[in-house]
Amino acid sequence: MASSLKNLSSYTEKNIADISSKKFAIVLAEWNSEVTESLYAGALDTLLKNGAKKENIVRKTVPGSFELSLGAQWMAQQTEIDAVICLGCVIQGDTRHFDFICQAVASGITDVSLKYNKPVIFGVLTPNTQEQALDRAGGKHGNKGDEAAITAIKMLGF
Ligand code: DLZ
Repeated sequence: MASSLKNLSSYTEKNIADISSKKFAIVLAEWNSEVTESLYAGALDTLLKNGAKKENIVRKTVPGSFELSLGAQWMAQQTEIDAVICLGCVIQGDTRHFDFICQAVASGITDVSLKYNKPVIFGVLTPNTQEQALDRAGGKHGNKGDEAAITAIKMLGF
């Protein structure tokens, strides 16, 4: 199927853990907030639909995607948190800033996950345009926030 027609966030029910007692932190960037708030809405809705309790989900914001790694670390180091979901949107600009932010946040989130031995999910969009971002934040390609939440749940059922 051509990706222009595909919902990129579809998932099956396999490996869906019982998350009724699991605690989640969702850390989202304020940059491109129209996009990141939609990602957040998708992630929250997906966690709740799959059995998470509202009181077990903490929301935290950071200024930009570059700060997601530290925000994730502050959450992951709390022993009661089972999984952290990071949500951001870095839109390609005319300079190399994009590359530095994407590289830093991808490796920063990986490091936090390995250091604290818990799922820290990379829900960061890296589109060329805002339109492409909105297509993946509740638009025609689904919602990467849903996908990030499902990834966290699947990792908890590993
Ligand atoms: C500076 C910057 C730029 C140019 N673009 C984005 C972006 O598209 N998405 C995003 O989440 N953040 C952006 N930022 C902010 C950086 O992530 C970071 O907050 C600043 O460089 C300060 O560390």
